[in-house]
Amino acid sequence: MKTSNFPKCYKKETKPNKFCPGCGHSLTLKTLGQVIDGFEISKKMVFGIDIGCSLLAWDFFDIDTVQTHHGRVVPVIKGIKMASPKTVAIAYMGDGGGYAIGLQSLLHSAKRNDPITVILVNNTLYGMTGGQKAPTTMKGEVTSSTPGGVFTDDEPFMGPELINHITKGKAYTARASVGNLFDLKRKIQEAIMYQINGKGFAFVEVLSMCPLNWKTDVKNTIEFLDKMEKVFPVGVIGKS
Ligand SMILES: Cc1ncc(C[n+]2csc(CCOP(=O)(O)OP(=O)(O)O)c2C)c(N)n1
Ligand code: SF4
Repeated sequence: MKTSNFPKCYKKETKPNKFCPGCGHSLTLKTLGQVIDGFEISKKMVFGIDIGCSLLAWDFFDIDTVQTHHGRVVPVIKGIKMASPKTVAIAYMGDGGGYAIGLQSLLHSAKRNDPITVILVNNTLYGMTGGQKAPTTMKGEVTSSTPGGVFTDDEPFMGPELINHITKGKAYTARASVGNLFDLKRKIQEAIMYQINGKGFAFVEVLSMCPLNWKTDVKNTIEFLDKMEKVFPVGVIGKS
């Protein structure tokens, strides 16, 4: 497939897009690719991808890429940064990877103020494995493992807010949405600049769509994303 209209850092020839139609990963990755082009860092960076649908990005970019066990992309990308401090090190993962199995790694990296950039895609469930409940699942939301909806006191996990709290505002923490790609681009730019300027840990949560597991058509997908934006406020939560 010819990719001439895509970011320059995309592979020139690639296999067909592996994401489901309407998936927010594609929009997030295209936006990230535009930022990488703008900063001209494709030859100076390493891209780390987790397990989950983020791994479908393994042959998107003409960039050195490493794929890790579920939830372990943050320590792997931190290790690469330690071994090669001039490398721009970017970790990309889902909310299940970051806020469930990999939470410990994520929080300790933030607490240490590791100079890496983490982009986490929040689609409120475990996409790749069939739409099970994740830490971000909203109250009342039906998932494949909560068919009656979540009606307990289990509040959806607020990742950037927690990271901002434990880093005492030192880290760059923000939430954006694929519903506003200009804003998403600006926040990814700021997060990567944080690393380039040696300021430390930077984290962007991206509110994203999973129509396959939400079982939504186009209209309902947009409505679901609107609802997410009410539960998870978009904005810069902390920076120094
Ligand atoms: C150690 C380990 N536990 C469980 C799994 C099974 N597994 C693969 S993908 C996945 C869920 C991914 O969900 P998320 O991280 O939210 O990413 P998404 O697919 O939604 O983008 C799970 C549980 C695994 N691969 N490795
Ligand atoms: S399962 Fe969901 S997150 Fe995974 S590619 Fe399909 S729409 Fe995207």
